Amino acid sequence: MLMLEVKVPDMGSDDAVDLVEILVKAGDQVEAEDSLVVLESAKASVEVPAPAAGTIQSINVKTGQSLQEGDLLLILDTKDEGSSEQRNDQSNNDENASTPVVQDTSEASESTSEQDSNSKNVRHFTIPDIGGEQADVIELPIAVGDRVEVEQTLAVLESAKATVEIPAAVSGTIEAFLVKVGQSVNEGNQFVSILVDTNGSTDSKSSAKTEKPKSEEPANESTSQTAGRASTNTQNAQQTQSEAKQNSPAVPSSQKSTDVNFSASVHAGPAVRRLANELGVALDQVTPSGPRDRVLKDDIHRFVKSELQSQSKQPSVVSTTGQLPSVDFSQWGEIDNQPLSKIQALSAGNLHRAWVTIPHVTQFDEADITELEAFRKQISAEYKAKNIKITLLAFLIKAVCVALSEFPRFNSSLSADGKTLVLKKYQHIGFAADTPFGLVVPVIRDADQKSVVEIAQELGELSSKARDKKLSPRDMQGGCFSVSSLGGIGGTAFTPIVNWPEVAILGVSRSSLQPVWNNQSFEPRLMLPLSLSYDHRVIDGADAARFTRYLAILLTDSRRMLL
Ligand code: CAO
Repeated sequence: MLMLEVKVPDMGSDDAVDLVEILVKAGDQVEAEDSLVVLESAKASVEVPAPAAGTIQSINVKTGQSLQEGDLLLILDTKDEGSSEQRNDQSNNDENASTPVVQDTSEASESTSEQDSNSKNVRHFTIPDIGGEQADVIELPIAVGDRVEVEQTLAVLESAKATVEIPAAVSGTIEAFLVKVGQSVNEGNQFVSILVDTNGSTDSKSSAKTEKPKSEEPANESTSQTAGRASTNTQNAQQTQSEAKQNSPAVPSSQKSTDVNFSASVHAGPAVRRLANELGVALDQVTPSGPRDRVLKDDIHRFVKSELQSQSKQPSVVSTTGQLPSVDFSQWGEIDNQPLSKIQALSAGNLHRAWVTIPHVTQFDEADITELEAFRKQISAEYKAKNIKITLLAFLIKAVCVALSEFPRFNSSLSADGKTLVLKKYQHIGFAADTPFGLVVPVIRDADQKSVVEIAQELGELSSKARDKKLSPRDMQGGCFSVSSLGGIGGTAFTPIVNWPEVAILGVSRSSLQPVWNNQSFEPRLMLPLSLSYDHRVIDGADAARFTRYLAILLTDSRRMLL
């Protein structure tokens, strides 16, 4: 057993730092590198990680406390043998026992000397030491062309452990940003060019010196090294600079990342931002409770809880997830619980998804199939000998193919983002088949390339396979349009549900003899009810009416299918 003291690390300044959040409690098990507390100085927030795996023995500080480098934060009881290497490291470094990542809050280092600056006195600045880690640019709060004062934040960077604001070392006007929001940067990368004020501009370095006596030495060393490198490679530096200008257009501050938590106007540490991102919480919606209006993890949890509560208070008559309250029906009489078959359960999910996501409209029409039915009966007798049943459905599918060629939009799918229509050059037609195990939709591939007889034959084969539970997944995939026929059963009309990702489905009800006026007299005609449901995002009502009418005309005079 070895007790490790975890202390406040060097925060790059002699100034006191605030303990804004304690992420663990006594007795917690932690892994090496787990964040323990969040410290915040005027310019940086730092998560102090565990130097080794172990158990939190005691916490020696309180949230809100003001601390100095070396102050004891907590004691970690490390039992894990695997961490012995780290323990040795720690004991060799007793001054900074368990010293975590240190974030230097240096101002932007200047990468070119004054002599390199052009006549407009433009200076280029690089990313300062940010604890040797790569960081992401999460905010560029000033726009190109805007004035900037010394110490004003030029960029906000976020590494795995810290959020760091890079302040301006000079006052002037932003000439260009050489990085974009979201870009990863390292120490020494040029990131901004500033047109320095000629009259009465505050010199960055003197200002910085008075601000940060302790970190001045290393910061200046690093700056002068950077400047030295830049001046020996003046030409290269200038060339890189101009290339960078061309390749990396300046990013105005108004250009925000799509990440919900890139807002630097919100004060929050990396762990809090990570948590907010995981939960999809926009930080600027959260009421902060930490010092200096800092958002804490508890604030996020409170926000999520209150959002959930307010949602649950809203009427939930229709649940988009299909979750409705369970009801105990046995309280009113005897019941029998029958689990849904796999097919039924699968269909239920698919039908529900289509029902709630697709704006459905159903167009009704009637087709006069008097002649078609007479013809079908005539040839049915011929094909009966060949054991092929020429069904009305086969003619319907053939007619649908001809109509799809005339109205290609009905043979399409909407892309997931709803911005693109995928038009298909093939015609695979599905048909709803009622089986003892539930509804399935086998697909006749390239139905447009097949004759009515071939379609009829395939319909018979697929229907038998469906009833015998022998359909393969491929037999039911890739459909472009579906036909659901209830004609063999009865009914006058119904509203079928679009078989997503298709955009339309034809429902067919039972044909019946009806008196139809032929301008001179009523004539008995065999009328077939058609019900076309369609996705109104893709298909307009007028086109649906045209499609259905066209279909009816094809069925009334089937010779037209040959044209
Ligand atoms: N009008 C009048 N009679 C019809 C008809 C119609 N529209 N469609 C079929 N019939 C008659 C046929 O003439 C046949 O009669 P005979 O046996 O006297 O010849 C009888 O009904 C059975 O028809 P069929 O054998 O030709 O079968 P089908 O091609 O109509 O249907 C199939 C095959 C697989 C589609 C069907 O068995 C089925 O499962 N239908 C149900 C589909 C379903 O459940 N849809 C709802 C899904 S939810 O949208």
